Amino acid sequence: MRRGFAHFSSTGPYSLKNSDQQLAMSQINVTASDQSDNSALEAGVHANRLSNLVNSQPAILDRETGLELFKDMTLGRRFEDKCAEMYYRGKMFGFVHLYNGQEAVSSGVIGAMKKKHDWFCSTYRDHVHALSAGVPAREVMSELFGKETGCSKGRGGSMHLFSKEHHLLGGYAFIGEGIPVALGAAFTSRYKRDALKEKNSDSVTAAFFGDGTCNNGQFYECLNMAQLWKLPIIFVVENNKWAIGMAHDRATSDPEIWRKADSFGMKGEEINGMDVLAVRGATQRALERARAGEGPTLLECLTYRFRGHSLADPDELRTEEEKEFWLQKDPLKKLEKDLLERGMANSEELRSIEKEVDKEVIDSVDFALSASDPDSGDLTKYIWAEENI
Ligand SMILES: Cc1ncc(C[n+]2csc(CCOP(=O)(O)OP(=O)(O)O)c2C)c(N)n1
Ligand SMILES: [Mg+2]
Repeated sequence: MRRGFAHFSSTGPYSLKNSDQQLAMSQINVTASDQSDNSALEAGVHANRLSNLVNSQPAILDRETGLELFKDMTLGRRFEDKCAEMYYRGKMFGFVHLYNGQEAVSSGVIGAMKKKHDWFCSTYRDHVHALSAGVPAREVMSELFGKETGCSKGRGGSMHLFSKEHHLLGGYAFIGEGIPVALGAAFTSRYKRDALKEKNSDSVTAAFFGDGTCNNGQFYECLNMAQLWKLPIIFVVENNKWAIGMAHDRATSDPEIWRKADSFGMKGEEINGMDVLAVRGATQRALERARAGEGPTLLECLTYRFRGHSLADPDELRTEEEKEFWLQKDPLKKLEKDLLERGMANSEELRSIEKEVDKEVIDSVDFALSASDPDSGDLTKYIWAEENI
């Protein structure tokens, strides 16, 4: 899968050098062909993994799918930009974690799945997953404003988006919380098919989570159980290198998360998470295996968040070289280039999609601003199951 230099994984707690420094020292072993991307060397370990990655079988692109993906990713990007604006204007409260830069993962995975049939579990970085799953922008924005029209009736806010209709089983503030929930959804699907003999029960669940979360126990427990029972689940790691201010390679024994699948006898893939077609291709393969009863897949998507951890993060830890490297890999620009080069769309069409998306985003804000707050008399509503919800 990879070419290049020695892989460093051991940065003990007493090491004076971090892995990026070790990487720079290791360049003495780099062959001429590895030096093609100097910006990756300067940008560190994570960037190097991406530039050394040989993509395996991206999805086949047709015009309709290409335009759908472009629209979904544009919606994700512009919706989040608007969130930042609204947050700084004091319209949203609490922590808000944006997804800019990671759009190819949401659109690539969810776009390959069957809407309202397959299931999803997200994290606190959940707005774009909800949009890709089809939750209307109005409902997502309303939730962020704490309004009754929000997808969680204004009770959840940014980190707790939920939609039964769109099979979104929640955003979760605690890291790793969504993984066992996703496992349960996958188990339900298998149980219905095998025990209850519902032949059409072939839904697959995608669990999204970050690199930092892979150091938590739920990750290992759920991988074990999923493989043991051959559950139809896709573990989607969005490896953006950082867990708040902790660099991934300093926090884990082997930064190559996809390899951890191997210890469970599970299929694992390392993917360019800045390329929606690469993500889509890998998801299609994982879906095929899951629906055929062959069990789970671990997808490690190498990606990057363009903003700080949350909108309250001054983002002072990451180097300019690193940020610049990843900005150059902007997944929206990559897809646009692919569409134009293959003659599947022209620039005017793409600009008109952007305008359409902008209208949708502005409409979502207007809608959310004019919506009602939850009634204080209803504070305990939706805590217990009620009829006709
Ligand atoms: C169980 C638990 N422990 C600690 C935290 C504090 N915390 C919030 S975000 C975060 C980092 C998670 O990083 P990662 O999984 O890489 O996700 P990313 O923010 O990069 O999307 C941590 C440790 C938490 N939310 N939940
Ligand atoms: Mg992370």
